[in-house]
Amino acid sequence: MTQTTLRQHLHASNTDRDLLMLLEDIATACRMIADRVRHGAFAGVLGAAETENVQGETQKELDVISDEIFQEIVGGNPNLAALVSEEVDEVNWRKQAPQAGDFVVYYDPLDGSSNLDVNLSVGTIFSIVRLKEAVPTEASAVQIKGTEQIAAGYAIYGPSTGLVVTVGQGVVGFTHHPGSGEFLLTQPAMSIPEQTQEFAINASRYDLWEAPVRRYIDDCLRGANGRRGKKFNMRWCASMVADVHRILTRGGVFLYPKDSGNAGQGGKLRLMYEANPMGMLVEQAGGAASTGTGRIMDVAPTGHHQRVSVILGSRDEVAEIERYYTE
Ligand code: P6P
Repeated sequence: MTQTTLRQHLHASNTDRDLLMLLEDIATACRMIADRVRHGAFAGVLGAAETENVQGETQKELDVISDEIFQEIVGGNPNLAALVSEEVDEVNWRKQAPQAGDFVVYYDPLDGSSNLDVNLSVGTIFSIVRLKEAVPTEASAVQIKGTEQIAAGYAIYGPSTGLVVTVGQGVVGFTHHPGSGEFLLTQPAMSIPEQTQEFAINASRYDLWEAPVRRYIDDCLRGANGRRGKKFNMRWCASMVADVHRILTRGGVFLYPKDSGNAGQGGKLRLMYEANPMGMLVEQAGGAASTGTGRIMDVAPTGHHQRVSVILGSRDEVAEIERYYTE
């Protein structure tokens, strides 16, 4: 059986050469992050870094290390105008005079890092846009809508290290092969079933949810005797990468809606480097990604760390949830 590497697949898909090189740099950074994550316990880096990120969250040592790796490896790409990191307040401009054709990469270097101490899956999420014109090195220049993404993906550091990517031609999954060090093609066409009986939500926030979300979950929990007429299962990994990977693999719906606990911030998850890339992946796999009242990728950014409600996954189930918002 022939094995296909990331480079061979992207080349066979006629991926733009500069984008192919950038995706290879991102894959290299993810392999290095995977290595640090897997050896974290022996390197004394599992504890907190005693620093806070721009979100006000205590950083894990590995959050900081992962961001540094990404900056060092991807930051060296010759066609990169800027890096926007969950861990860093300011935009990291790599060029003093960004030109049309240069890339901007938005990323969460280690998503779900609260799972590290308990050895559960974490990941790296990335989103890529290509500048259509020269821009000033000002933060407003990277407030680019999700519909402008040309590629998105994530690495998942679980029982195996996976890389899931879209360049706008569907969603493809690779698995890291320790012997060769390569990401080899293992899921050529990831597709989300239109219907599901499985939802993912942090149910401890029940009392904070808006009425449409509470009514939707109540109906799911009523099962076959309720309005939905079928039984639902629940999963919650506290790692968006893990929950989305499950949904891309077998279907489901993921909800992190704005609630009375996070309404002041606009929600919990970040638009530019969580919701938008996952939204592109889910749509490319036949699913839907909504704020509850509109398409995530249509949200016009007002800041590169802004937050947004996230409801994504099986297309028919997302549409059902949107109906709860309109009722
Ligand atoms: P909670 C991880 O911190 C994250 O950003 C996502 O990966 C995950 O889905 C969510 O937050 C978990 O949030 O409220 O369950 O801790």
